[in-house]
Amino acid sequence: MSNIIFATQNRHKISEVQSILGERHTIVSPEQLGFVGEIPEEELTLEGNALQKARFIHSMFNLPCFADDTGLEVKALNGAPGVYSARYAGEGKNSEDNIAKLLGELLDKDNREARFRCVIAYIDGSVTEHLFEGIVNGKILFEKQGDEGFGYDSVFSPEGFEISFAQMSLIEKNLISHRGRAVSKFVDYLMCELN
Ligand code: ITT
Repeated sequence: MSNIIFATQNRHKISEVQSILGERHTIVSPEQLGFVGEIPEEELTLEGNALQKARFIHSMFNLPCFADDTGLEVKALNGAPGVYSARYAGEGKNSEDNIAKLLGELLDKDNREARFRCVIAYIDGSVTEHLFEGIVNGKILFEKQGDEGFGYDSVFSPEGFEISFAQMSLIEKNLISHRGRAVSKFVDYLMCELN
């Protein structure tokens, strides 16, 4: 069993990823290491932001570290909110406000197709950088459904399902989600790295 730093300030992401990593790797958050403040994410792409978050925390603690940057890409909005998903309705990063803005923007649109894209950046013990991507296609619902999950989960229904991510358990979401897919590629890499 080994410890690995997850450069995030989102406790929901930590729960989801720890559930996939199981007992093999224990996630340590920057907060648990005494970090206070905000992890910067100022780049224009998910890849750039994931790398920026991982590099920032790695440079502070000098230990293997990964970060996740995720965007909701809506077809009728030309890929928005994308890399700006967290601050879609303003700097408050408020999910209720973000959802209200999204549903408002889609009021006059017929096409509700969307996808979540997650990029994980990992900096290993020899300071080499690795990227892993996971995507799930789906659609934006007309109103919120369910209380599980976080962020945009209550208005996103993955392809092949009539329910939202917020109506699934963490394990069900992980099996098909953007993050679940990116983490499973990351886990495959870690297994090869350790063998
Ligand atoms: P960290 O940067 O600290 O990891 P964050 O919440 O700011 O946490 P992101 O920038 O990656 O993370 O997230 C962008 C936005 O997308 C943010 O509003 C999240 O709530 C939302 N989001 C991310 N993953 C999601 C998921 O699996 N389901 C629903 N919404 C998600």
